[in-house]
Amino acid sequence: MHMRGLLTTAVVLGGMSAAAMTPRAARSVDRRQVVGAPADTFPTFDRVLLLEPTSETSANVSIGDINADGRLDIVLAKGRHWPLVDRVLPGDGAGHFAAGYDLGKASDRSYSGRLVDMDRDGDLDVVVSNDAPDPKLVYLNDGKGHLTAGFQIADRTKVPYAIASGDLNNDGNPDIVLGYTSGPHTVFFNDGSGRQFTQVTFGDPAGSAYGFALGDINGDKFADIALARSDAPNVLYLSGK
Ligand SMILES: [Ca+2]
Ligand SMILES: [Ca+2]
Ligand SMILES: [Ca+2]
Ligand SMILES: [Ca+2]
Repeated sequence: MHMRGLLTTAVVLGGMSAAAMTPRAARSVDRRQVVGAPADTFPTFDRVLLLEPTSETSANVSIGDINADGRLDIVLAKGRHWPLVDRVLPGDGAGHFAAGYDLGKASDRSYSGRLVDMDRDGDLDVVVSNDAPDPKLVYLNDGKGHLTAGFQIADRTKVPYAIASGDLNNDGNPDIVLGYTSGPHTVFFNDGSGRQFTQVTFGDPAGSAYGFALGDINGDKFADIALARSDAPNVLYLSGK
Protein backbone atom coordinates (compact mmCIF):
# COMPACT_ATOMS: atom_id res chain seq x y z
CA MET A 1 0.00 0.00 0.00
CA HIS A 2 2.81 2.34 0.90
CA MET A 3 4.84 1.33 -2.10
CA ARG A 4 1.91 2.03 -4.38
CA GLY A 5 1.60 5.52 -2.96
CA LEU A 6 5.31 6.07 -3.34
CA LEU A 7 5.33 5.06 -6.97
CA THR A 8 2.29 7.11 -7.85
CA THR A 9 3.64 10.24 -6.26
CA ALA A 10 7.07 9.71 -7.75
CA VAL A 11 5.56 9.73 -11.23
CA VAL A 12 3.76 12.98 -10.53
CA LEU A 13 6.88 14.64 -9.21
CA GLY A 14 8.96 13.24 -12.01
CA GLY A 15 6.65 14.78 -14.57
CA MET A 16 6.76 18.18 -12.93
CA SER A 17 8.97 20.67 -14.70
CA ALA A 18 11.62 22.59 -12.86
CA ALA A 19 9.65 25.78 -13.47
CA ALA A 20 6.50 24.27 -12.03
CA MET A 21 8.37 23.13 -8.94
CA THR A 22 8.33 26.51 -7.26
CA PRO A 23 10.23 27.02 -4.02
CA ARG A 24 6.91 27.21 -2.18
CA ALA A 25 5.80 23.91 -3.69
CA ALA A 26 9.14 22.28 -2.92
CA ARG A 27 8.92 23.31 0.69
CA SER A 28 5.40 21.98 1.04
CA VAL A 29 6.36 18.44 -0.05
CA ASP A 30 7.84 16.79 2.99
CA ARG A 31 8.68 13.11 2.94
CA ARG A 32 5.51 11.99 4.64
CA GLN A 33 3.37 13.74 2.07
CA VAL A 34 5.48 12.27 -0.75
CA VAL A 35 4.75 8.69 0.29
CA GLY A 36 1.09 9.47 0.81
CA ALA A 37 1.00 7.91 4.27
CA PRO A 38 -0.37 9.09 7.58
CA ALA A 39 1.99 11.49 9.31
CA ASP A 40 2.84 9.05 12.09
CA THR A 41 3.63 6.04 9.88
CA PHE A 42 7.35 6.63 9.49
CA PRO A 43 9.96 7.43 12.11
CA THR A 44 11.65 10.77 12.19
CA PHE A 45 15.27 11.34 13.11
CA ASP A 46 15.07 14.74 14.69
CA ARG A 47 16.44 13.93 18.13
CA VAL A 48 20.20 14.42 18.29
CA LEU A 49 22.62 12.74 20.65
CA LEU A 50 26.19 14.01 20.51
CA LEU A 51 28.57 11.09 20.85
CA GLU A 52 31.52 13.31 21.71
CA PRO A 53 32.06 16.85 22.97
CA THR A 54 34.58 17.74 20.26
CA SER A 55 34.96 17.67 16.51
CA GLU A 56 37.71 15.45 15.18
CA THR A 57 38.74 13.79 11.95
CA SER A 58 36.58 10.70 12.29
CA ALA A 59 36.24 8.40 9.33
CA ASN A 60 33.89 5.57 10.18
CA VAL A 61 31.37 4.39 12.71
CA SER A 62 30.22 0.85 13.45
CA ILE A 63 27.49 -0.57 15.69
CA GLY A 64 27.72 -3.91 17.45
CA ASP A 65 27.70 -5.47 20.88
CA ILE A 66 31.40 -5.18 21.64
CA ASN A 67 31.22 -6.00 25.35
CA ALA A 68 28.72 -8.81 24.92
CA ASP A 69 26.18 -7.46 27.41
CA GLY A 70 23.33 -7.73 24.94
CA ARG A 71 23.29 -4.00 24.24
CA LEU A 72 24.58 -2.33 21.12
CA ASP A 73 27.75 -0.28 21.35
CA ILE A 74 29.43 2.14 18.98
CA VAL A 75 32.97 1.99 17.62
CA LEU A 76 34.45 5.19 16.21
CA ALA A 77 37.34 4.88 13.75
CA LYS A 78 39.20 8.16 13.87
CA GLY A 79 42.12 9.79 12.20
CA ARG A 80 42.04 9.46 8.42
CA HIS A 81 45.29 11.28 7.60
CA TRP A 82 46.00 12.51 11.13
CA PRO A 83 46.72 10.28 14.14
CA LEU A 84 43.90 9.79 16.63
CA VAL A 85 42.88 7.04 19.01
CA ASP A 86 39.83 4.98 18.05
CA ARG A 87 37.03 4.81 20.60
CA VAL A 88 34.48 2.37 21.95
CA LEU A 89 31.26 3.81 23.39
CA PRO A 90 29.28 1.22 25.39
CA GLY A 91 25.53 1.56 25.07
CA ASP A 92 23.01 1.03 27.85
CA GLY A 93 20.37 -0.32 25.52
CA ALA A 94 18.16 2.73 25.98
CA GLY A 95 19.94 5.16 23.71
CA HIS A 96 22.58 6.36 26.14
CA PHE A 97 26.30 5.86 25.83
CA ALA A 98 29.06 5.96 28.38
CA ALA A 99 31.99 8.30 27.77
CA GLY A 100 33.78 5.29 26.41
CA TYR A 101 37.30 4.07 26.26
CA ASP A 102 40.15 3.80 23.78
CA LEU A 103 39.90 0.86 21.42
CA GLY A 104 43.67 0.40 21.61
CA LYS A 105 46.75 2.29 22.60
CA ALA A 106 47.68 3.40 19.12
CA SER A 107 47.06 6.89 17.89
CA ASP A 108 46.71 6.13 14.22
CA ARG A 109 45.19 7.27 10.95
CA SER A 110 42.12 5.05 10.82
CA TYR A 111 39.70 4.74 7.94
CA SER A 112 37.50 2.00 9.31
CA GLY A 113 36.90 -0.33 12.21
CA ARG A 114 35.09 -3.38 10.96
CA LEU A 115 33.34 -5.57 13.51
CA VAL A 116 33.83 -9.25 12.76
CA ASP A 117 34.30 -12.29 14.98
CA MET A 118 37.69 -13.11 13.51
CA ASP A 119 38.66 -15.81 16.02
CA ARG A 120 35.18 -17.32 16.15
CA ASP A 121 34.90 -17.27 19.92
CA GLY A 122 31.50 -15.56 19.85
CA ASP A 123 32.52 -11.95 20.44
CA LEU A 124 33.10 -9.18 17.94
CA ASP A 125 36.68 -8.34 17.08
CA VAL A 126 37.69 -5.19 15.22
CA VAL A 127 39.69 -4.95 12.00
CA VAL A 128 41.18 -1.48 11.82
CA SER A 129 42.40 -0.18 8.49
CA ASN A 130 44.78 2.75 8.67
CA ASP A 131 46.48 5.15 6.34
CA ALA A 132 50.22 4.80 5.74
CA PRO A 133 52.51 4.53 7.61
CA ASP A 134 50.36 2.98 10.35
CA PRO A 135 49.88 -0.79 10.64
CA LYS A 136 46.49 -2.26 9.74
CA LEU A 137 45.53 -4.43 12.67
CA VAL A 138 43.17 -7.13 13.86
CA TYR A 139 42.10 -6.36 17.43
CA LEU A 140 40.88 -9.41 19.30
CA ASN A 141 38.20 -9.14 21.97
CA ASP A 142 38.50 -10.77 25.40
CA GLY A 143 34.71 -11.13 25.50
CA LYS A 144 34.23 -8.10 27.71
CA GLY A 145 35.04 -5.43 25.15
CA HIS A 146 38.74 -5.19 25.88
CA LEU A 147 40.61 -5.30 22.61
CA THR A 148 44.20 -6.32 22.00
CA ALA A 149 46.09 -5.58 18.82
CA GLY A 150 47.18 -8.76 17.13
CA PHE A 151 47.89 -9.65 13.56
CA GLN A 152 49.03 -6.92 11.20
CA ILE A 153 47.31 -7.18 7.83
CA ALA A 154 49.01 -5.56 4.84
CA ASP A 155 52.21 -3.63 5.11
CA ARG A 156 52.45 -0.17 6.53
CA THR A 157 52.92 1.57 3.18
CA LYS A 158 49.50 0.54 1.89
CA VAL A 159 46.53 2.91 1.88
CA PRO A 160 43.37 0.80 2.15
CA TYR A 161 40.29 2.93 1.56
CA ALA A 162 38.30 -0.19 0.66
CA ILE A 163 37.62 -3.04 3.08
CA ALA A 164 35.22 -5.96 3.11
CA SER A 165 34.77 -9.05 5.20
CA GLY A 166 33.24 -12.37 4.31
CA ASP A 167 34.04 -16.04 3.96
CA LEU A 168 35.66 -16.22 0.55
CA ASN A 169 36.81 -19.84 0.65
CA ASN A 170 33.77 -21.34 2.41
CA ASP A 171 35.69 -22.73 5.37
CA GLY A 172 33.48 -20.95 7.89
CA ASN A 173 36.17 -18.47 8.85
CA PRO A 174 35.63 -14.79 8.02
CA ASP A 175 38.25 -13.37 5.68
CA ILE A 176 39.27 -9.80 4.99
CA VAL A 177 39.63 -7.99 1.67
CA LEU A 178 41.65 -4.80 1.48
CA GLY A 179 41.73 -2.52 -1.56
CA TYR A 180 44.43 0.07 -1.93
CA THR A 181 44.98 3.36 -3.67
CA SER A 182 47.03 1.32 -6.08
CA GLY A 183 46.60 -2.41 -6.64
CA PRO A 184 47.10 -5.25 -6.55
CA HIS A 185 44.69 -5.72 -3.67
CA THR A 186 44.70 -8.49 -1.10
CA VAL A 187 42.46 -11.18 0.35
CA PHE A 188 43.57 -12.30 3.81
CA PHE A 189 42.31 -15.84 4.35
CA ASN A 190 41.78 -16.41 8.05
CA ASP A 191 42.64 -19.79 9.58
CA GLY A 192 39.94 -19.18 12.21
CA SER A 193 42.27 -17.92 14.91
CA GLY A 194 42.28 -14.29 13.78
CA ARG A 195 46.05 -14.55 14.15
CA GLN A 196 47.12 -16.43 11.04
CA PHE A 197 46.26 -15.34 7.52
CA THR A 198 47.19 -16.50 4.05
CA GLN A 199 47.47 -13.63 1.61
CA VAL A 200 46.28 -13.84 -1.99
CA THR A 201 46.61 -10.80 -4.22
CA PHE A 202 44.33 -9.86 -7.09
CA GLY A 203 43.72 -6.94 -9.42
CA ASP A 204 45.99 -4.51 -11.13
CA PRO A 205 47.53 -1.13 -10.26
CA ALA A 206 44.91 0.89 -12.17
CA GLY A 207 42.84 3.40 -10.24
CA SER A 208 42.19 3.62 -6.52
CA ALA A 209 39.97 1.14 -4.69
CA TYR A 210 37.12 2.76 -2.74
CA GLY A 211 34.50 0.11 -2.12
CA PHE A 212 33.93 -3.64 -2.28
CA ALA A 213 30.86 -5.82 -2.44
CA LEU A 214 31.05 -9.59 -2.06
CA GLY A 215 28.61 -12.09 -3.54
CA ASP A 216 28.51 -15.21 -5.68
CA ILE A 217 27.73 -13.66 -9.02
CA ASN A 218 28.57 -16.63 -11.25
CA GLY A 219 27.01 -19.40 -9.16
CA ASP A 220 30.13 -21.42 -8.33
CA LYS A 221 29.42 -21.18 -4.59
CA PHE A 222 32.38 -18.89 -3.97
CA ALA A 223 32.00 -15.18 -3.39
CA ASP A 224 33.16 -12.89 -6.15
CA ILE A 225 34.58 -9.44 -5.52
CA ALA A 226 33.07 -6.30 -7.05
CA LEU A 227 35.27 -3.26 -6.80
CA ALA A 228 34.38 0.41 -7.22
CA ARG A 229 37.40 2.49 -8.00
CA SER A 230 38.28 5.96 -9.16
CA ASP A 231 40.30 6.78 -12.25
CA ALA A 232 39.77 3.31 -13.72
CA PRO A 233 36.73 1.25 -14.78
CA ASN A 234 34.85 -0.53 -12.02
CA VAL A 235 35.46 -4.26 -12.10
CA LEU A 236 34.23 -7.66 -10.91
CA TYR A 237 36.78 -10.29 -9.93
CA LEU A 238 35.28 -13.73 -10.39
CA SER A 239 36.29 -16.57 -8.11
CA GLY A 240 38.29 -19.38 -9.63
CA LYS A 241 40.83 -22.06 -8.87
CA1 LIG B 1 27.28 -3.82 24.57
CA1 LIG C 1 36.09 -12.84 18.65
CA1 LIG D 1 37.28 -18.13 5.04
CA1 LIG E 1 31.58 -16.95 -7.63
